Amino acid sequence: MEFQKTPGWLDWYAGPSKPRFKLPAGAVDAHCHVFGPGAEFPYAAERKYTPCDASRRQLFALRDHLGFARNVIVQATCHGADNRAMVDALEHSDGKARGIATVRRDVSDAEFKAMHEAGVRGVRFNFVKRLVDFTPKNELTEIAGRIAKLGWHVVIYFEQADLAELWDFFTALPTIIVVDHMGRPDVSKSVEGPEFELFVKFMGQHANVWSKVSCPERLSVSGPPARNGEQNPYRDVIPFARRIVETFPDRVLWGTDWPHPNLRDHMPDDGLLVDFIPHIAATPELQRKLLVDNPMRLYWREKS
Ligand code: 0GY
Repeated sequence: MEFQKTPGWLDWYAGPSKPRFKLPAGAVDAHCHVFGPGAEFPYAAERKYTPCDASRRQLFALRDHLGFARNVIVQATCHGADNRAMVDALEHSDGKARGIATVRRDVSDAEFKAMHEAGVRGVRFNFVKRLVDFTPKNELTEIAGRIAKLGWHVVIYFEQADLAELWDFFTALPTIIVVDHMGRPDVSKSVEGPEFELFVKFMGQHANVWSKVSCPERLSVSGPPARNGEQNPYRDVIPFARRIVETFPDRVLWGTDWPHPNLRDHMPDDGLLVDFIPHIAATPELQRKLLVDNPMRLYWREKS
């Protein structure tokens, strides 16, 4: 099947630099996606965008180029609840990838079992309205109850403005909860302002809540430096991510977000994204927790 990319879609950057920051041994890229290829794994009818293809082979080549040991592949909304591309990537990863699926309430126990065997360890509940249609909360609660028995967790993606309204639903979930991209803070506001304080309180009051301190390229208003620039990349995101890393060092994860869906202004150099890490996790100990210990505990429990 032939797919036309959404107009204005930016392809992922094919010539990433070698990071200057040397990742610790065993580092995990804990948020990335595969797209298709559409000819093999067609995009879902209900998708809100049509991406360029981004295959497992290309993802694994990036992993090796940047110096990561493992990936956590998150089901992207362009594939709806058809997890075949993600599961295929897990099955060809030589045990070096885990997955987060999207499921509907009619998913069978046998499907859960097969996904678990392939390496899936969680489901994603997405509340970003430009990406997905609304799913009733009672359906999500039902799914959460079922995956809790598998020892899986829930990944949640929402806009900062919606946290207050979703708070009670989130805090009633019976599993570990991993928040994508720090709940998408508005980094033009103060890191100590009421909006981000609410997110810090959310993590502070609930020991089962983790956060990905990912996506500076998505959150930044100041943007990246010139490709060879010395200035800190995405400097306006640093205080936000750093606060979360330093306050909750045992509940943070980091990921590239390759192939970077829905970016309109610029496509990041993934090498520069890796160079962002020491700005938000300043010591070797914080870096090891963020990149190795925490993701291994959550996704490769048997090895940690
Ligand atoms: C991200 C962010 C986005 C998209 C998706 O599954 C997706 O389509 O996650 C976004 O557009 O903000 O985490 O990759």
